[in-house]
Amino acid sequence: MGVLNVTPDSFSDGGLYLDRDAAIAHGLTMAEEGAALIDVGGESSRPGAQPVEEPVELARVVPVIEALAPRVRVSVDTVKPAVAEAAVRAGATLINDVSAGLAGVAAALGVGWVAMHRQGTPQTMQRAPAYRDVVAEVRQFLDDRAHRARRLGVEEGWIDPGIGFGKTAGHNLSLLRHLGSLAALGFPLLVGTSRKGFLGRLSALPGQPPAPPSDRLEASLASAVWAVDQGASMVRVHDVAPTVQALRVAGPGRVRSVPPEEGVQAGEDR
Ligand code: PMM
Repeated sequence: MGVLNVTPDSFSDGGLYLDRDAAIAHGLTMAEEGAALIDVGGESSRPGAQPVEEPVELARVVPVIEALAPRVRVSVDTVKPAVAEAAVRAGATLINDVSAGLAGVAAALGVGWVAMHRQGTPQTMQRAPAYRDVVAEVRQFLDDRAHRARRLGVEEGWIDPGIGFGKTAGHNLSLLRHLGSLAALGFPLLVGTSRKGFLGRLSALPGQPPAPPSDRLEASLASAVWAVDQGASMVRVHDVAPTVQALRVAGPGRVRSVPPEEGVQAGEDR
């Protein structure tokens, strides 16, 4: 899943794709690079982000979805029912719902739905995230939401632990260590770690400041490979081409034996 934020204020690509043509071009590039799905969002969910008025969000996402949907599968990253509806009319077939509250909307529209876990809202979520047992609580929440969605008639229901949404670095790592227990719930698992802050802190050498979002590619790749190895069916990423390469080498079942006719010839790279 390639990230396409049509926003001025997203944490790593804010402002880059607010222009409609730039957004469409970037979506098509990610599709060519191997993204199966382009996730179009018009409201940032970064910690402290301010909510966006519905007409503004609609004006950002609908034209971009209309342009991309004939060429590549599109999801809409929104928590607003009216935006989800307009996006589906424009061609989106998956609602990426960080509030996990739109199952009824997805069922009524006959499209897929992602239930993401979060604690609090973007305005409050990083103030003091606290859990008794983060893995058990997130697991229970996702299990409940996904089963409820199935009862409502959602045929394609995804679950996502919501890395960085009301979670400390320790919470994020606990969830990543236990992705297998989320995958075991029996719903396809989506994981989004790309360029997130805990990777900047984890990958910094002792005494060094955390890496900024633009320097988190290698850490993002390591976490994407890990997530897929532990059972994720999809990863939500900004850097599609490098992620596709990494997963072609290291994804489960994807380490290929080189066909004989492509074997290493004398003088070639090993
Ligand atoms: N992360 C962001 C936004 N939307 N949706 C899902 N399902 N999972 C995520 O982890 C997730 C998300 C973070 O913001 P970004 O668009 O700036 O990466």
